Amino acid sequence: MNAILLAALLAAPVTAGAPAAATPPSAADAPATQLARTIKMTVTKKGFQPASVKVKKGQPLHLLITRKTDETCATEIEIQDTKISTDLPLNKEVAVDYTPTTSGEVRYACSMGMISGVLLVE
Ligand SMILES: [Cu+2]
Repeated sequence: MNAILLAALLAAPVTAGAPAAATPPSAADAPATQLARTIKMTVTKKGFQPASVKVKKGQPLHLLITRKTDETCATEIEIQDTKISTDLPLNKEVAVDYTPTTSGEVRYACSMGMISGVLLVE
């Protein structure tokens, strides 16, 4: 099958300016089934760490968040403009999956919005 296709391509007249048939698809042409990017986060006395993360629009994020202090009110994480609101039990890693769909800043915070961080979506 592939050999026949290749033979057909080799036999075809070369069109000026056309890219070689074997050119692999660029990243922009890749299907939307991208692998999720895992980002480890913690909640410490300083708040969410890291407090800002650069991410790419459309790339699924797999956030692994561990709350390591009982001295702040950040016992859950909410992501702005989403319905994501997840409890963060002490010293237990919690997974939150989220795919940013628009570029700009997306804040994540405790339920009162006092302790927060930001995803910089590009
Ligand atoms: Cu709070």
